[in-house]
Amino acid sequence: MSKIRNIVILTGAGISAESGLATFRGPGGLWEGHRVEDVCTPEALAHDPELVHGFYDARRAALATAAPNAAHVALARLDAEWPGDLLIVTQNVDDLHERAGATRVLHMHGELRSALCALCGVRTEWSDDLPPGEPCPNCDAPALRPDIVFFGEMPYQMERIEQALADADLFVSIGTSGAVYPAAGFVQGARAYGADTLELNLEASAGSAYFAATRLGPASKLVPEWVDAMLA
Ligand code: BJW
Repeated sequence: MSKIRNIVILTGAGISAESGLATFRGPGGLWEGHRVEDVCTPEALAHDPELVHGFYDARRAALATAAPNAAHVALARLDAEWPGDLLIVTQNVDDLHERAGATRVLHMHGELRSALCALCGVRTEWSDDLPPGEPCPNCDAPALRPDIVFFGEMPYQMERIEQALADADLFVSIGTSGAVYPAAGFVQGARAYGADTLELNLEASAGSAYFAATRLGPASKLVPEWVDAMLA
């Protein structure tokens, strides 16, 4: 533990589950009511914008009533107190890490509270419903879409993530199923660069075998315990 200076933390939907936000896969998952190919591809956005925008409007509304849980709070404390490099790479599009106080956060799959102009590429903060055809405040084109990385699109800031993984002494994955790439491959990348690896998850994931250690349980318990140990 004392040799660890640089940490990369990957978070997934499981860290926000105890804040009342549904995960994607498994019982009660978001995609039980919506097939992924209906809502989460550029093709779906082009063919049925009402469905796709409506899906993200509902998620944005759910986020308004959610609050950070003990796991987000613990990571924010680690972010504030850890003297070395630290990067929270989240696949989540909620803002619960930031609302807990974390600052070193990168949203690789986009953000619910952001709208992206498909024409000029400018982002606009967005907290209400986003109907299809909404004009972009920057270029006025009726081309605003949810600022979300769909299947087949390149996740954001991959170069920065790759660099952080290369520099990491420790890679920790929290509450993600390991079903979606490239995030699912980060553990192997971090290992190849020489980092220690730890998984914190409710149950074993598709990637568990790649981690040096896995702890199973709810994030609201495991994450504060792990942070306490790191800062002791
Ligand atoms: C708890 C808990 C508690 C519960 N405490 N834990 C074939 C092979 C390999 C790759 C591909 C392939 N075919 C296509 C690909 C690539 C594709 C991909 O990975 N597909 C897979 C389906 C195989 N990936 C992409 O297309 C990505 N882009 C890309 O690869 O670009 C490169 C490229 C692009 C173009 C050309 C060439 C190259 C983009 C992926 C975009 C993902 N987008 C989504 C939706 C957007 C955001 C949103 O709507 O919120 O991101 S999909 C969805 O899955 C979302 C999530 O961020 C992501 C991961 O899900 P997550 O977070 O792991 O959630 P769950 O529900 O799966 O798991 C929850 C976990 O929590 C579970 O493990 C529980 O146990 C746990 N848990 N409660 C602790 N209380």
